[in-house]
Amino acid sequence: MNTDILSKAANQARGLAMDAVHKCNSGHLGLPLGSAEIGAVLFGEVLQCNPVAPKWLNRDRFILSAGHGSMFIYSWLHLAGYEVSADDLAKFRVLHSITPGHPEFHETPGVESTTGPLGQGVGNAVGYALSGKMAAATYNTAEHKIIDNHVFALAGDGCLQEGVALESISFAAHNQLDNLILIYDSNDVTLDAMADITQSENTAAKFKAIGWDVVTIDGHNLVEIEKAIKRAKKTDNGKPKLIIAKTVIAKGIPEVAGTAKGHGEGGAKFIDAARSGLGLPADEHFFVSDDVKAYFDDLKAKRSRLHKKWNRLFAAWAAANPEKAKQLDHARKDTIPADLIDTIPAFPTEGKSATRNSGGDVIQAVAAAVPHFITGSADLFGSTKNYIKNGGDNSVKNPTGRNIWFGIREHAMGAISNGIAYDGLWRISNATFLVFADYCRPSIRLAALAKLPVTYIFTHDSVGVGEDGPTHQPVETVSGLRVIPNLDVIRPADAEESAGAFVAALQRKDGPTLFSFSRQDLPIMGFLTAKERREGVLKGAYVAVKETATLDTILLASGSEVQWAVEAAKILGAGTRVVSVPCMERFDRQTTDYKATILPHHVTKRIAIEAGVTALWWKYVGLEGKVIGIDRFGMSAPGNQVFKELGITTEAVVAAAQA
Ligand SMILES: Cc1ncc(C[n+]2csc(CCOP(=O)(O)OP(=O)(O)O)c2C)c(N)n1
Repeated sequence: MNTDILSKAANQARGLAMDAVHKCNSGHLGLPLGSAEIGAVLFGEVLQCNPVAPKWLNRDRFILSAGHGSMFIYSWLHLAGYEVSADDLAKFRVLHSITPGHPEFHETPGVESTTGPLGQGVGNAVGYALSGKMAAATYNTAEHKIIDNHVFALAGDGCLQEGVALESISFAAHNQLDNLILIYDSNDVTLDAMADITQSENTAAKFKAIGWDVVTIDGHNLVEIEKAIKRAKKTDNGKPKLIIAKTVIAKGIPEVAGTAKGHGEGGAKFIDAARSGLGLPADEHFFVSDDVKAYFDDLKAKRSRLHKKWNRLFAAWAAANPEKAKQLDHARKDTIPADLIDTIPAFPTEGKSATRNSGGDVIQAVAAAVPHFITGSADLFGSTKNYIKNGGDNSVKNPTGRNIWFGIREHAMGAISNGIAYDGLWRISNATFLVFADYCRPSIRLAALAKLPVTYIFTHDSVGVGEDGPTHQPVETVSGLRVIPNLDVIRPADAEESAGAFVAALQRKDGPTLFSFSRQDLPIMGFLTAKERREGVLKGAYVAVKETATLDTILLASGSEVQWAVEAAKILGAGTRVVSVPCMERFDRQTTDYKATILPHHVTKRIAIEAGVTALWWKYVGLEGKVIGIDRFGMSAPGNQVFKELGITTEAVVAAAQA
């Protein structure tokens, strides 16, 4: 390792961060300055990557979990030769730049995940590591090992204080993800204060007890950093690796270094002196010296050669294993059969079925049709019914298992699923009770923001849960999720709508889809064809019962309440239409014409019913309409009694229409 040039590069990376933060008058200097030597060893020596092919299958993944230190990754991507120019750095935090305030997936080549909400990146890294283990077990052969990369994450005190990180590190140890290397930027500072005001645990002992390998090093010593990383890379002992790097926050700006003032942009006012202290020219900003440039140019060429060598290995593997090669190609392209909607077997045309049970049938057909589709549950497979029957349990002994046991770690389940989705080799779904969606909500929000096609199979979706009572009865949850931009929430009314829900989710490539499945039985709507109901879901809303006289009343409902609207229509007479609304977001994306055919403007007598808060339904019923819902918490009693007690009934719909 060329320590002379790398320590020079570290100081120039410091300069890049200072210049960018100073120019836009905001951002964080603490981490980019404090972790500069870590960046130098990663991007200047040990990372297996190719800046001109940032999606190379066998690259090491690097996730900046401490996303506030975004200038760290932008500087190092720039220095390493990714498509992040000095001009891009100068546009840090500027509208439409590729260097947003916190790293965003899709925005910047080399950024592997959207981070900023602390702790999420640790979960994402665990997801990447699990995805890598599964991929290695699925695709490597004794002769050709095409996947042997590592996953790195850089996290600070803040990330490691968050519960999602703790859940994730337990999962990582239990699943023996020894391809994961977490570097802890341990600088004893958080935002408000020195870290000892809020933490006093022995992190090394904690991680060791959980099952990690731990080493503590001087985070400014290039040789120590390199040694720790190289050892971590070659130790395949079933343990994820924690490197505790003791660093000085904002190193390079003496006025604030080592203090909470160094965390943000506080040091920016001292940068002229700081830059000169680091040997950077006063008159040239975003400066990179010729020798540092030459070093990274050489390294880039070397990395390209390594990638080319791997390409030959990959070609030999593909020639020897055409079936595996085809599967990998489909997985990477996320190929979903165009006829998926027809390959899901039709359900009986009468009887009853809880949509969680129907979902449990549909998932078998989906898993058969889409080999890279996988699922998982937070210790609730028995209730959420999403177990892939011939998929096997994912475990250390069976890393190709398609059913992941997340444990009672909903938040980590969300963040790990995002990591798997970022990696793009598996189509991930996961499951818990709908009411616990709040435990995963920060990760769901990030999946939506990062356009990840994660599928959430959430069940027990209303007061219909019954005896477990208000703690387990979602009332605000469905609508609370509907307000997350780019998340599709589907609440099917019967078995065929559940089939449509899976098709909708699988077809979607640019965002997550969440199912709200019932615990209780719902009548099969055999008066409609399977095709009508499945395609109705894809449209978001459709006419379930068509009026037989002049239309005067529209009843809208979702999920378990569609049955009450259907019953009410029979009583209200020939001018009544029932619209099933399994997915508001899909419906809202339809053409104005389609929407007008479902909800003709001139019909203002509209009543919506849903066993949840009324808020969002007003947009469909208008101010002259009525919404029958539950704007309070539920109660512990058998589900049908709770529905009656809270007025979610056919009679309530009829009364509202006749009032
Ligand atoms: C979930 C979450 N809570 C709060 C914040 C606001 N925040 C950003 S950085 C930070 C302090 C983090 O401390 P540390 O990880 O030690 O970072 P360092 O001070 O070393 O840069 C806080 C509270 C956030 N980004 N995410």
